[in-house]
Amino acid sequence: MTSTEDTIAAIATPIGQAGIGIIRISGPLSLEIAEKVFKPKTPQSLLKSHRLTMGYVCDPHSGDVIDEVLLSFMAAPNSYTREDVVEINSHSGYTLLSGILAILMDLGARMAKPGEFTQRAFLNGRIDLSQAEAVVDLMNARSERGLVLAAQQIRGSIKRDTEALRKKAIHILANAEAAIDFPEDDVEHLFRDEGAEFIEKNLVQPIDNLINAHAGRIWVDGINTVIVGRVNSGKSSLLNRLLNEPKAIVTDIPGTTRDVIEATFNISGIPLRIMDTAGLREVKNEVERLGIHLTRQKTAEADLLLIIIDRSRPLNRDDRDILAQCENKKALVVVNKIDLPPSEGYTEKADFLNRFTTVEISALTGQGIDRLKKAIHDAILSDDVLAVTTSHAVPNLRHRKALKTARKCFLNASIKARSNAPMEIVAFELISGLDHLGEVTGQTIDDEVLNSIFSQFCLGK
Ligand SMILES: Nc1nc2c(ncn2[C@@H]2O[C@H](COP(=O)(O)OP(=O)(O)OP(=O)(O)O)[C@@H](O)[C@H]2O)c(=O)[nH]1
Ligand SMILES: [Mg+2]
Repeated sequence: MTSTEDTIAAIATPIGQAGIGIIRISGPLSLEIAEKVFKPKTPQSLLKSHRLTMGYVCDPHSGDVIDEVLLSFMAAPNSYTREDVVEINSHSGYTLLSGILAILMDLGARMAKPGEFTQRAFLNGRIDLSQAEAVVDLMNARSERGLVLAAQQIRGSIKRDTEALRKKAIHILANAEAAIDFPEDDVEHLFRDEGAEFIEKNLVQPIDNLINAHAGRIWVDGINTVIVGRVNSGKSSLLNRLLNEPKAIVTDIPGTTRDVIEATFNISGIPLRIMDTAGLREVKNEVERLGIHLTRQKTAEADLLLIIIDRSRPLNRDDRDILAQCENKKALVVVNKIDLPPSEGYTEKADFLNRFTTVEISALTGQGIDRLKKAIHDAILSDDVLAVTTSHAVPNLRHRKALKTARKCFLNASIKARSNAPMEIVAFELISGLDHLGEVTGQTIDDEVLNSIFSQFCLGK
């Protein structure tokens, strides 16, 4: 785990030309370093906490002015990290910003790692882990609703729900332990049924609700939508048509697309991450084989599949293989090239029409595209997603995993309580459940997991 004894610094704004650039410093030396590089415009103005001061960044050795800046000092604990924080708003430009950063390093700061400022906010107890993760969600949110959910999580939506569950679990654990400590009283007898009922009603069920609310993550992460189909069926043409721009190469040569081409767009505010893939067929060519391998991988991970069938050609084995692979997945069949006459006997052979929701389009002319968008919209919102989108706390994958394990422990505890198993076992299950709840907020978590979470952040955050 990172030590918070030292002082860290980083450029907090994206590198490149911009109006301003911000350098952030956090740690015990922040103020001392700031005073060495910064000369206020009015000499009598001391650096006051939570005030902006105008002045100059100067080379501490030569005294040369490097830039005119605004500097803010936020004294601990009322800062992002709960440490002394200084932010220098300078003009932007990589050479200028890295020059100032180099001086800060000379004066005793060290380069911050990605996410280290937020990691300190977590380690110093200002935010829990779910709030720290929401910072990344806020930056990456793919829809307005995703932004709202991330903002709620930063304000503690997941934290509050998890804390409430922990309190209930601690309460029931105390009862179980009383039953262990005072076997002569009737505590144990009482606990068996009442305790089990309490666990089911106050722990297992609310955790179930929380796990189901995970579906609302589509607003933050976007729907993983993968276009699959045999070669030349019009996958790339469809991607381009949906995006209204020529993103993928389209040719009449089978096997044109080899890599996965990804883009993001919205259908009525629902964010879709859409991927065009290599057409599936038997191949000997190594590059195409790798492309097809990637397609299968993406198909397995997809939230929604768009299976393209070229109606102008007879169905072949590749089409049937793809349809079979998608049988138990959320998928729409997109019948393409309806501007051309259908292949002979197409309708009789198209038995998939009964098994999948089907939309007819022409990626070439644009016919049917609006119907397809409507069908995608309905497919996404057909299940529980709509029901849970009113939920405030929307767990991410990591939270869901921890919640599922916690649920299992609590369910075991209630089963064991009812089945007259020793109370020690009941208590053990409750303690394990509590530990897993603690993973959500970061109270009980490996350093390795922590580091991997914070490494997803950008520098300066
Ligand atoms: N007439 C007609 N031609 C189409 C339509 N959609 C695609 N095509 C043509 O079909 C050929 C293949 O289109 P692509 O979009 O490259 O097909 P693909 O599925 O991406 O092909 P691969 O990447 O090789 O697997 C091109 O010549 C397109 O112009 C359509 O709706 N109607
Ligand atoms: Mg293609």
